[in-house]
Amino acid sequence: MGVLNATPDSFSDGGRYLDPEKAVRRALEMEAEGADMIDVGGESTRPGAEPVSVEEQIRRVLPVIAGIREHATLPISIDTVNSEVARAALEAGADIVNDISCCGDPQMAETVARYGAGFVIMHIQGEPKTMQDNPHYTDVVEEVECCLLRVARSVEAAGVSREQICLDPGIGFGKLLAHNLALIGASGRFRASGYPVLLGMSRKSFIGMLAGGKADDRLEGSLAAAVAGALAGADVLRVHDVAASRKALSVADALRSHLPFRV
Ligand code: HH2
Repeated sequence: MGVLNATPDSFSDGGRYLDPEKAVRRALEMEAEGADMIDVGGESTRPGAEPVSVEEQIRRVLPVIAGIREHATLPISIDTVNSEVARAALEAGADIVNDISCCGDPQMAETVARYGAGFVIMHIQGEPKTMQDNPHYTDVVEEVECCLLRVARSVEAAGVSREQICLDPGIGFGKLLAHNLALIGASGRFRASGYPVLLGMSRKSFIGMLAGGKADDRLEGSLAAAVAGALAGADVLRVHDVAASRKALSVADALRSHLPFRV
């Protein structure tokens, strides 16, 4: 999954794809580099970020989604916590809703169900503005799994079919370094629940903590995390550096069946 943020302030690509033409070009470039889907967002969710109005998100993402759809058939996901933004994006040609609020909008499940869209349910503790202030868990893997499965069951009850759901433990969303590492390692356990698993680790601060570097200088660490996540059982990797990730994952995939452990 290639990341495309039509925002002025995303932690890594903020401000680079505010012009819809540039954003569409980047989406097509990521498709050529091997992305299987593109995740378009109009609101940064980095730690400390303020919410962006529904109108402004729609203004940012709609021309991008429509432009990608005009030139490509690959699945597009809309990265939003608002059902109104999701609905506008699905009308414009998006296929998947990527919701980092763990389905906080009471209308979201119904909207996803009505359009038969895919649904990424991501775990978060707190909200972006304050989530890194004091994340706390007794057993992070157990608690995240429990929460994701509870929400998955409730969105199924609202009409979303099981096959449309993907779970994401929410790396960096109300998590300390040790929490992130435990959750990445538990990808196989989450997958065993019967849902595919998505991990978003690309250029995040836990990589900076382990390997140094600012967001744009975390490629090697991001590739290591993508490979480790894939081998641990993740099905979808949300990445900024599509070409490099594709290459790294090809090697990991070839090695998978030869490794002394299986997930
Ligand atoms: N991470 C970000 C945004 N959306 N969605 C899912 N499902 N999982 C993630 O880990 C995830 C996500 C944050 O990254 P980015 O979009 O690059 O930055 P920003 O939130 O600043 O726009």
